Amino acid sequence: MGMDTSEWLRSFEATRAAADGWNPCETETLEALGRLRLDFLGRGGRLTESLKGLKGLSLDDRRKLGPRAQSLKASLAERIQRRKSELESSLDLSLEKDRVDVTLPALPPGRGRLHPLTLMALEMTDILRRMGFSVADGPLVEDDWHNFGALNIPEHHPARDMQDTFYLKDLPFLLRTHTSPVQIRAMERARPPLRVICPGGRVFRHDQVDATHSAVFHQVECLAVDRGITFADLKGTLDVFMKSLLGPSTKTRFRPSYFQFTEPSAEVDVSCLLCGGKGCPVCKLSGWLEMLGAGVVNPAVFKAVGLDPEEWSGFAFGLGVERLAIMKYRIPDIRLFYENDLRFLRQFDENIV
Ligand code: 2NL
Repeated sequence: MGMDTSEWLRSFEATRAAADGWNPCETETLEALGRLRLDFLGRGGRLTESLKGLKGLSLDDRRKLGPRAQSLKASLAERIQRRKSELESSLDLSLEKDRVDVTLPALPPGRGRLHPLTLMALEMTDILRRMGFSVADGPLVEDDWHNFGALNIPEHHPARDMQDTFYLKDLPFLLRTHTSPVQIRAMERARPPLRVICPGGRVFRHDQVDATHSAVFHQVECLAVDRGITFADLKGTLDVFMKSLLGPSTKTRFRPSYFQFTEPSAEVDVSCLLCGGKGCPVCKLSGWLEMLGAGVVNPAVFKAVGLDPEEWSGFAFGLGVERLAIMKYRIPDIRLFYENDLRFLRQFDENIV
């Protein structure tokens, strides 16, 4: 072993400087600490090699320098061990902090519920089904004939205006402005007698959106065609319908009105849901709320679908689902229906808590 004392001392002092220069706080993982331990104390490590090198020195030098090397080894080993305990205990702490109690009962899954407009439409559909109407559906994209022409709405009627109706670009189609084309298609499909309801389909109007108007809303529409149907059948049907929907004390009132597709036509009011007819701010002291439009099917509509108006007669009515829900639940702004704010939606479906 040909190392002389001064050479050994130079290498040992460098190792000691490195060991003393180690700041345990800067070693932040157990893996880094393990590497550091190997670097000094492992096989071939710097301090291990110094201790081995002692063997080549004189007995005097060994007696003098051996204890210095041993004490550096002992103090370094101790510092490494202390840091190791520290790192292990902080690991314990973080394991403790992040502990998951797998025996806790699970949170109940959030349950969906029906939208107030869906509830309203289902309620109306249910009543009319029990009165003998069957459900019909049709396309949202319609042609001019089914949305306007067959309903006796003339070519230059303002309802057909670009201001009021969404037309498809470069195509002879539009977004239906009411659910009446569903009833037209039902008459084209099946021979009378006929009782159909279009249960709350979407309709589209080129309207400015505000608290009471939306460009997309929902309509329920009803049509009965048979021999000998009169205005009295319409009155009786609507009276029963409204009493079932709004309560047995509900009264109905028919005011003369005008639609192209019915003659005679009426607007139907119901006694105020809030005050029952005495007069209050909701009904603006009149005791009545305007609820729907109705009438006896215009003979021109029967002709348009190839039915003989001498043989067949019928009644129809239509109402906005939003309008009914707004009045029933006293909702201040139609836009609440479309924003899907859970604080709003959670208030309706009573079957789900
Ligand atoms: C309203 C008015 C109404 C109709 C819809 C109808 C359908 C056919 C023939 C005749 Cl196929 N009429 N539907 C009749 C009167 C009124 O709706 O204000 N709805 C919101």
